[in-house]
Amino acid sequence: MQNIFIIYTGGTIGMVKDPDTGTFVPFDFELIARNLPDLARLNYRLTVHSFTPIIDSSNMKPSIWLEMAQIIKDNYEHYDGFVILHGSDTMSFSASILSFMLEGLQKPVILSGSQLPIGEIRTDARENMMTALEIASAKENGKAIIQEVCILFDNKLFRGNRSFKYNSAKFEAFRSPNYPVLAEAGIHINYNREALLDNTDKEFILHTELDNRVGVLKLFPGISPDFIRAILDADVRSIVMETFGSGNTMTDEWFLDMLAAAVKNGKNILDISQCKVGSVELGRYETSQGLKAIGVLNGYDMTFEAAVTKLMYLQGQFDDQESVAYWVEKNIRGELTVND
Ligand code: ASN
Repeated sequence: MQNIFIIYTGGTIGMVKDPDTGTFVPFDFELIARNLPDLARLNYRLTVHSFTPIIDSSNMKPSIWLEMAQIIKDNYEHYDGFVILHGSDTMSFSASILSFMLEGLQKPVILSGSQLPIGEIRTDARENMMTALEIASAKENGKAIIQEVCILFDNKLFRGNRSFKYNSAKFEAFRSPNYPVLAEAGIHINYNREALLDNTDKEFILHTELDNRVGVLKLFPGISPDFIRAILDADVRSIVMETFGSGNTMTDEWFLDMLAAAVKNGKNILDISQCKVGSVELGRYETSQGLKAIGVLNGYDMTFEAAVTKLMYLQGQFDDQESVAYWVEKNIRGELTVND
């Protein structure tokens, strides 16, 4: 019999409508268990840890990530897999940071939730949760098939740090256009073996140091120098710069000078694209050529969620600018594809 650990953090899956205000509010795990009598029929031993309070995932924060990661570490030896029930709004951030915190993971950590609460007739919660449990328990030759942090939603399994929430209205809430889907659930669950991480020979290590001094600069035509300066002067160690197309920016001297000064003053600037598909290619156009020369870092095809959380993780690991700069451009948990 498989032992599966369920961590319930909240999200729409377990929400009910407040009769006074008509808004959705998180409710306890009992609601899920009551609406899912099939849980008792499963051939797994389930252990449930419910967070207090349970939250809408828009209230997610690093202290809760630490708690989740610690629970996984504390129960790692005794369970075959972990399912984290989580709101979809920030699920990709949590999946990304957990992928960095849980190095050398050899067991599945599957985040899932739903777009409609479990008590609604047309809910997607039942299927999502049942499929997440099945994937969390799937083994072959005594080894877990999934050895990484994933998101299961609408019959698709995504690498967590490659995914993002792209639709707030459809059951198909997530996508990972820069990396293949890891598995698809139909009559059978078909795993995309070549796309999976194999951590069999690695050591499992929990990293608990996070430094959230990360900022974001999203470019747009007409952005004012004052605004850019305010961001670059903020008390952060790194800035994720969301650029155009394949990593392009304005070439105005004042702009490049500001970036160069920030890098010289100890800040890392990471170039990721506003496009959801494709990769940053510094030097492909004249409009990105100067960036490399002043020390702007290449974010390749990382999602925004992976970029922000990777920097928090790396800044927790290293006090110096150079080490963070070095590792952020490397593929450490399958989060980016280096194309040069
Ligand atoms: N607001 C909800 C949450 O992220 C959305 C959901 O779970 N579908 O907690």
